[in-house]
Amino acid sequence: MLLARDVAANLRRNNLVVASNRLPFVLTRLEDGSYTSRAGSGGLVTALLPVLRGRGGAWVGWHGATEPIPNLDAMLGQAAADAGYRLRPIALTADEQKKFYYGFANEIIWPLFHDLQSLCNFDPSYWRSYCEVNRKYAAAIAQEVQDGDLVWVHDYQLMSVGMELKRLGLNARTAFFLHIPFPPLDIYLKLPWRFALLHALLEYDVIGFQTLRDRRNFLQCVRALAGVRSTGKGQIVSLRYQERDIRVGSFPIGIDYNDFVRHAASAEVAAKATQLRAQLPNRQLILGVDRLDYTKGIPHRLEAFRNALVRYPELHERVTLIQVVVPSREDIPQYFELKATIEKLVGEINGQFTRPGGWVPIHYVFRPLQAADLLAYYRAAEIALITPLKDGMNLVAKEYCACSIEEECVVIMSEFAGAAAQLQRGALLVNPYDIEGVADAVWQAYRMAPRERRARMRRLRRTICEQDIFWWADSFLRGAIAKDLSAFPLPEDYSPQSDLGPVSH
Ligand code: ADQ
Repeated sequence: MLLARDVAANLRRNNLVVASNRLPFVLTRLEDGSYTSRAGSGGLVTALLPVLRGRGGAWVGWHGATEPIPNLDAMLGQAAADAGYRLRPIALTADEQKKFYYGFANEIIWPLFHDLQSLCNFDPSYWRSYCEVNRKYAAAIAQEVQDGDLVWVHDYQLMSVGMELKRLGLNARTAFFLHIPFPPLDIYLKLPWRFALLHALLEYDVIGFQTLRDRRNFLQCVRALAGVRSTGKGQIVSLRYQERDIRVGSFPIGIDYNDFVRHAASAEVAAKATQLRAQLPNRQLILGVDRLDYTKGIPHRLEAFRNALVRYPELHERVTLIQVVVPSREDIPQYFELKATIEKLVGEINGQFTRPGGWVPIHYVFRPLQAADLLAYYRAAEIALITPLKDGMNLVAKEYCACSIEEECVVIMSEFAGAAAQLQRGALLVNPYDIEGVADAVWQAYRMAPRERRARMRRLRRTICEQDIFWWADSFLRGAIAKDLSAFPLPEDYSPQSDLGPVSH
């Protein structure tokens, strides 16, 4: 297997230029009006660092502010020198942020691609702004690219960038990876700009999805709207479109497994986990960790937990649900309403079951956490309850398994998360809409014998370790540049059923 540095060597003569909505830097405004920057964390940055570092690569993205930043050039110059690759910031106006980012990306594509079309706000001004801002990104990328380079664009905010690069006459190979799901044909068809967006996507040379399910949905849309069928049978198939060959593949994203294991085993995290256990003794801890988002299925999960407490009274005082919610997109009304719904439900359920002076069934945390605190929750909890209504992948599930060093833990996992395809042989799969089914899974997890827990968790951890974030970046980049696609067979356990995702009974 090639490692990121080997792929870097393969690409040696050609640059890699990465584009994502945000630069991998977080800018913070100080009291005197100036800004400081620090490197962003997260899987994408970690995975691409070895490929970009020291070989003249570049990253293009929004710097995160809507007002002019006085010391931007100096700050990014220093940050780029430290990082080992160039940084090209994009400036967005407040209007662009409203219409492109909150509007088209997060009020149209985000709900639609998660099968929640009734939550979409199809405002035509959002589409115009999306096209303009994608053009802006393309112009900035063009400044960084030379003939023969590879441009790797990330996620649903930048789906038209490939087309804009072609319009600029750029002679570079362009690749795109979608981090969120791609919806089935009948849902995609609701998009008023369905032809324009699909044709824009087809201007990329390589298009990557998280799962076979997403790839299948995309290929069905291409067949219905562009009349093109794919050829090939492996992990990467081909489309012949307007006299060009386009590669379409599935590449499930992973985490930096070894880094999570190391950090979870540190004295700091171990001490915090022990303290947490001491504060909540003689019970199993059930953990939910999500960004505040209606796709994560938090109200359904709380109802399922309530149902479990009603139908399985033995769970009283024997379990505590810790639900961590990270604030996100609160400027969008639906997110604000979701927060109120969650808090009402937590209040109701605690009101229904709390034993005065004793057991409180749900501990609710609404704030971002320091890494050590998040990992302490992962390490301390016996059961992870991860039930998104739909999710591109879901990295929380993988992070939880990596941090479950003792391995006596259980993952309850929505079959509609991309991660279910890889984790189905170790996790308890559930339909998140099936309140009683999820409640039964909680009961099953609670009673699962240590031996079975260990066997399942070992299987999960092996998969997550083997298919980590470096494996993901390597397989995508190799797939983008390889001459021979037969080197990319489908996974060994593939069956046509896998295209649809695993289904629980
Ligand atoms: P997200 O929707 O953000 O990502 P997810 O994959 O679960 O969802 O990642 C969430 C990240 O936030 C995790 O890395 C987690 O560690 C972090 N996090 C969670 N709680 C936190 C807290 N309290 N404080 C700080 N950090 C916290 C999108 C898609 C997913 C896809 C990813 C990657 O929606 O489906 O898995 O991109 O491709």
